[in-house]
Amino acid sequence: MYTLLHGLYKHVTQKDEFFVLILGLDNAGKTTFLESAKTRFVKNYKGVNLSKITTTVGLNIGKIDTNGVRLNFWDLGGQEELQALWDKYYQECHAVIYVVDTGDRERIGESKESFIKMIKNENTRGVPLLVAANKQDLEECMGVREVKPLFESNVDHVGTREVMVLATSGLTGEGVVEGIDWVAQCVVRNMHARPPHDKEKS
Ligand code: G3D
Repeated sequence: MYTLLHGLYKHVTQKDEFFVLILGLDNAGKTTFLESAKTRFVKNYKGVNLSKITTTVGLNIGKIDTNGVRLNFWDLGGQEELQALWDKYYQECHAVIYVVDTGDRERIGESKESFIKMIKNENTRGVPLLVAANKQDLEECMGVREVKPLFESNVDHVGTREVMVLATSGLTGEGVVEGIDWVAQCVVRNMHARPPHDKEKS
């Protein structure tokens, strides 16, 4: 009886596990975005000072429970030599958050190029995609209206996946909760194509 009840308890409390890649050029604000999300979703999380975060070299990870699922984040480094490693993670992931620095007009073309390369990759096909038009707190930033056409002009490769371009600021928290909740809902809707990994205890 104990085993049965224990099994039932585990089934109810365990969450489906999904993996979300956070991609974008170096300095786009990936780590800050993830840290900002963790401070908003993870109880008792003692966040770091967001304005003290420096660019990702290697991998930052995070875990967030929301909408009844567990999202595991991989924030990958965006430097050119590290971008070569992104595709090793494509097959395993359930969603991508692509972070764009809207304050950096000089690198917007470069960001678009690496975005196209990512969506063209066979292993990202059908994977829900959140484009975070980040650093919206900057006065001179490009707005969503300006960024959207740049990242939506490749409809052939975007295909039928769910895509949203969202105004965000990791620093102020704008769009962070909305973006994460949207991703959580998308991975559930896309579960038939990319089933969750084995459940782990919450
Ligand atoms: P990365 O992980 O994509 O490389 P980081 O980027 O999160 O390390 O951020 C790179 C720089 O951008 C950091 O500044 C960080 O404070 C800043 N940044 C990140 N998100 C935002 C944002 O939403 N608004 C503004 N204004 N700045 C942001 P430094 O000066 O430390 O390099």
